[in-house]
Amino acid sequence: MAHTAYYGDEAPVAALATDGSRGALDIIRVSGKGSLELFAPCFSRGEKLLTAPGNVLLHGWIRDSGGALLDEVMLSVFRSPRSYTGEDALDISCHGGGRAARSILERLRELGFRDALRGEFTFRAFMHGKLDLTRCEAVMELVSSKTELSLKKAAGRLSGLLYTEIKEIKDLLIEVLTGAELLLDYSEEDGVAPPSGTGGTEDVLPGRKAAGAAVLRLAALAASYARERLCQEGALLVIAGRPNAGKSSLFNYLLGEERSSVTETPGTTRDWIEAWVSIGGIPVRLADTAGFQDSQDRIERQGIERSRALVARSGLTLYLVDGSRGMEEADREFIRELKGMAHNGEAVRNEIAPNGGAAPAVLVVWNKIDKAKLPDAMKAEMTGISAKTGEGMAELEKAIIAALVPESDCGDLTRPAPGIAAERQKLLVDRSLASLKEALALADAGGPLDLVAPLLRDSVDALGEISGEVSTADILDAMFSRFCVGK
Ligand SMILES: Nc1nc2c(ncn2[C@@H]2O[C@H](COP(=O)(O)OP(=O)(O)OP(=O)(O)O)[C@@H](O)[C@H]2O)c(=O)[nH]1
Ligand SMILES: [Mg+2]
Repeated sequence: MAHTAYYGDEAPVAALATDGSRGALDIIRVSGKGSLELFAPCFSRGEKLLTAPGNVLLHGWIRDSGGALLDEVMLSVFRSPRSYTGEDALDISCHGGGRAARSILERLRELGFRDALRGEFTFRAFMHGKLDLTRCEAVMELVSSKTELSLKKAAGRLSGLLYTEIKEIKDLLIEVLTGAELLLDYSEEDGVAPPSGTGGTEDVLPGRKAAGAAVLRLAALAASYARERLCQEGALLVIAGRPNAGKSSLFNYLLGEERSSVTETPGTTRDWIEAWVSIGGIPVRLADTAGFQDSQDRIERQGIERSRALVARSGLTLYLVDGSRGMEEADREFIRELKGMAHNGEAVRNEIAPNGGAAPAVLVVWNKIDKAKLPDAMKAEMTGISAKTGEGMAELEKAIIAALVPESDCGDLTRPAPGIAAERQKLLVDRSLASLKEALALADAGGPLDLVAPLLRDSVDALGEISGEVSTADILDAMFSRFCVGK
């Protein structure tokens, strides 16, 4: 069911907000006009609830329709407009494990509560002006954060970092637009062109400087997308190399546990395995693969083929050289092949790879420096590590981050800066920037204001869509249907 079918609907809804499986507590959320009155009959202290002010806790029991006790609960009582949704609402904390929660939900249905749609609570918060769309999106980001850095980025957007930036840029543009429209009115009334003074674009377009500043800030937002996406979605990092190079050892080291089998027998890893790790806060899907070699063994060959396929989808591949054997011709061939794969355009990009479709990079790493030093002549083209002792790992981590993060953003991943992480936001920032640039180019070339003004208006409108001041049913439906139930 589309959310927008419920535009203005404040009917009482209920949903389980926790996962309802294991855990000490479950929470059922209830919201809507008259929801406290509708709930009161099943609550042991119904009278107390009906007269309770907002923002209080009430302890009591929930009974089934026959009067039998279902569970002992704690109610967080909210009164409109001081709640997440802006409506009268309850958070019912009941015993965990799911059974109590399901029975309570069933009881709520009997009383007339409708099951909340995915994201309906947040949708209502938006409809009641409690959250703008960038904050709604941040809610979704926050619950799916993979690392502490992702979490902090999402929390920044939830606190309004992006909203404020958009608003400030929009205010700049509105000033320019208002000036342009005033001039237009003037010229229409008098039937003459507005005074052009001694030249200079400032006369043609009032606030031209402010508009220039807006261009820079919009461009910075557009550029932040690759970085912010990387922090939210992460990247696929594949460890490749010849048998026995130490791929599984490195995988285990980065993971911090002995997940992949390590032996001195070449060909130990037959098929790739993967795990999520955090590298400098970036969520990384790390894959250990079967060693590259010409093999007659059918099973081994299949494993090697799958390794290759994985490399083609990676954001970054670490090619491990077995330092105790040195860089051999076979290594050079495989590296050439991997790089070629990346550059011949055949690579199928993984949706979570960074840099929006650029070729997957290959980082060559010399392993086992505890046994064999990285020759000076090769220091320029590779980093040296020991997967056994951990030597060189800090440098490797730096090299990985540098390869994953767009150049201009290196080093300041953790600095709280306004950024965009949703594709919807990126498209609108691009539109706003394109219209603004077109408007300014036209104004600078002495173009007529009645052509400049609509472009400025479109630039402002695109920003309004980001926060949701301007929104359509389609946008809202597409967005909130991706939420989970209870959010
Ligand atoms: N001295 C030393 N030995 C290492 C290092 N890394 C791995 N080894 C050893 O090298 C051998 C192979 O390590 P693995 O991690 O299994 O290598 P692999 O690349 O996964 O090998 P396959 O799965 O067979 O392709 C093991 O005996 C490891 O203990 C290192 O940095 N220094
Ligand atoms: Mg292995």
